[in-house]
Amino acid sequence: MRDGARPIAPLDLTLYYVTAAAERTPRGLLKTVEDALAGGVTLVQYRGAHACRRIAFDEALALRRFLARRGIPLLVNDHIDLALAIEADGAHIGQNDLPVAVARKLLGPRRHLGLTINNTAHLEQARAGGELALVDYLGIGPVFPTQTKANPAPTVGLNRLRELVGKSPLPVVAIGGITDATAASVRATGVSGIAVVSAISAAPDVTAAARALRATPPPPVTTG
Ligand code: TZP
Repeated sequence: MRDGARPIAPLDLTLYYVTAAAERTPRGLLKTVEDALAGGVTLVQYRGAHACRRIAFDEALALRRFLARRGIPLLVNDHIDLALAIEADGAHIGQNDLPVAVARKLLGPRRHLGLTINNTAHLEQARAGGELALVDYLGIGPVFPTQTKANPAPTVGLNRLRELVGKSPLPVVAIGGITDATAASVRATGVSGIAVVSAISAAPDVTAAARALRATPPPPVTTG
């Protein structure tokens, strides 16, 4: 554990809902999150980089209060200042964000920090640079093509995801194009959890969608 300090609350990566922009969340942010929790979402990330800073603050704070009452952790995407401003449980950063060591320094030892990697080179760089000791989990993706992220990295696919999970000393959450139809095959790679945006944000029945994503067990191993 970092510096002998205890994190705020442990993270359960099983079903990680990453919020979408308002125009991609037809039922509204809090209603969508409420329905998603009813379906078994275990962790939420506020991803509001599109919004003006004040809107992002107001939205994220409302979400923070809503989730705190329900005991569900909230992480903030990219923006460490926003994570600190709303007293979130932590942040999630990618390859183009602040360096991990800087993000960790700003966040302090107690808050959670997740890092997205897209390939083996990123994993080995993070290992060599001591960054893996500073983060709590790795996000890997996009596993499949996604419409949600502008200019996504090349897709990872299930085979490389399995390889990366095998090499990672940290829990892995997979993201990118995951639906209830593919969730079981993703979970079968050994990830600790799956993260989705549109499979929940755009679902006609958010609770049913979350329940289906949550329930997907790995497919049975067939022999002979
Ligand atoms: N990082 C990699 S893919 C992605 C992010 C934030 C977007 C995932 O969205 P969706 O709708 O679940 O494909």
